[in-house]
Amino acid sequence: MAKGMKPQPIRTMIVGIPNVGKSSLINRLAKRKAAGVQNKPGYTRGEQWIKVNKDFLLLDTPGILPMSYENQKKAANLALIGAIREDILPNEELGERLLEYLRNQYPSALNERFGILVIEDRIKVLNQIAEKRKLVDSVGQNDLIRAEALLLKEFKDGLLGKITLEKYGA
Ligand SMILES: Nc1nc2c(ncn2[C@@H]2O[C@H](COP(=O)(O)OP(=O)(O)OP(=O)(O)O)[C@@H](O)[C@H]2O)c(=O)[nH]1
Ligand SMILES: [Mg+2]
Repeated sequence: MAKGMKPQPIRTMIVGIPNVGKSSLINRLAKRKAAGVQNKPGYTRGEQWIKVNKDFLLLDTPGILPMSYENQKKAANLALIGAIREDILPNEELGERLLEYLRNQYPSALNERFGILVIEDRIKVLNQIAEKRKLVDSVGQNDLIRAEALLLKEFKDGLLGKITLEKYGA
């Protein structure tokens, strides 16, 4: 190094889609709660340099997404994992897609939590979930709307197990 030049710390930017754990990773590396963390896409609103030590700084950044989606399926997958707000698509459609995928790729995914051995059509599955969790609406019927919201939430929270939406060849 040239004489008289002050060594500069390494500066590294952390980039990724929303809600994947960028801020959490930075906190872990910095060994303190320097960046805000929430299970909510778009929680980090602005850029922030965080000092890990005197030689190393990390830049926390807001999550980024492609300008547009190649197709509806990619957008739905991002909504299902919580990377984009799930209200971009109606729950009915997200539920239908999730169940179709589980039926083909993870047929026993609903067994442990809901006792569902065979994933049949969406309405049947929602009825089974409503019964299992005792979700009843104001007129005493199975509350399928809440059953669907619960299914989506438990999937997103990882409670149905380790499931990937991008299986090779699927
Ligand atoms: N299971 C699990 N959850 C994690 C992990 N890392 C982060 N999380 C959780 O994921 C959620 C999002 O974490 P953040 O660190 O806020 O994610 P982010 O990428 O900074 O999100 P944005 O700022 O919205 O782009 C939080 O509920 C974290 O607790 C991990 O390694 N495993
Ligand atoms: Mg963040």
